Amino acid sequence: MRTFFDPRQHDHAPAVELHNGAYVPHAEHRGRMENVLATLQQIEAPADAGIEPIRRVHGDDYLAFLQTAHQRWVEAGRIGDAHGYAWPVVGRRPLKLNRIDADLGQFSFDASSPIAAGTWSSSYWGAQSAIAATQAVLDGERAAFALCRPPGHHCGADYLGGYCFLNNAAIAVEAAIAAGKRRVAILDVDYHHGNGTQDIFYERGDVLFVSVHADPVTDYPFFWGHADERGEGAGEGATLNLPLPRGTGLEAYRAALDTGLQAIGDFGADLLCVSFGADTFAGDPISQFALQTADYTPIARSIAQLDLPTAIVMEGGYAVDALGANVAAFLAGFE
Ligand code: SP5
Ligand code: ZN
Repeated sequence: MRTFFDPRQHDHAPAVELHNGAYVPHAEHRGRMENVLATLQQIEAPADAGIEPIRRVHGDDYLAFLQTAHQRWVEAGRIGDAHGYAWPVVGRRPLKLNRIDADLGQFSFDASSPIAAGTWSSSYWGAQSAIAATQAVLDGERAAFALCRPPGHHCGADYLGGYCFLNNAAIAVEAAIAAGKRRVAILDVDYHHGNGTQDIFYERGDVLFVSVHADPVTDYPFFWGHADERGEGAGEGATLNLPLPRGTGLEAYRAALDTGLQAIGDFGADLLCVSFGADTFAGDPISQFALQTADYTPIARSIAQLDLPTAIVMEGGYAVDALGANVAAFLAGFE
């Protein structure tokens, strides 16, 4: 399968993240990609499609913030990487605050997604990988893979979080729509609910968002991904959340997946974007499902049976030593 990755995606290198009250090594690190790159063959660098495809999803104020936040943090005399600590819970009035701490709160929803010197570069090139994989599919590939890092599905149009800064899946979907696709489905199979992707398309009837994930009653991101979130307005019924309990293994996973695949089939999509996280793996250090490496092939085969042109974007997966094998097992289901 054609696979896209740009070496500049390694630039993002926050040292630590806030976890359970202490700073611990940042789980979303470049070693993840190194393990995958060592397993896959024939990686292509993406073309540079520029900022316009990213602007179809993200606001200019947010993009300007992302590009300058770390520099502003340094100029404010801070040490370490930039993350927020105060948030406008009640509502986010469009205040133009010129203080880095306030802007970090304005444009994020958690404190565990630091912005480092290379964050913009990596996010930009990760998005370009997603665009390139989508273009490959639009050009006739049955499926293509974007090895996105950082991941994307937690960030919204104007906020970061969950290790995510640019929403690669949403950027891929909008690129497909700009190229003439009319109905696009997103299947999010990361362990965590893709709250940012859901938010971006929540009121859209032309984009179906289906997510199989750990029940947010017990797991991050807590506030989104509950089964009663079904979309609004023109998007009512075009969001389908299938939360599963901790400990879920292949059999129960596939039952939920089949429900999601049925919905995608009924929707009549002309392109599919898969947000693939390998943090559903039994050995994942921050997640609690029980899938084995070999399980990813039949899961992907079921998805492939939709027989839709499919752009796959990488999301999470933190069991680094097994990540390449898990990704390869998933991609094998499309061969
Ligand atoms: C894309 C994705 O999978 N994001 C997941 C974000 C989860 N963040 C909250 C969990 C924090 C766990 N921190 C563990 C650090 C271990 N070094
Ligand atoms: Zn995840």
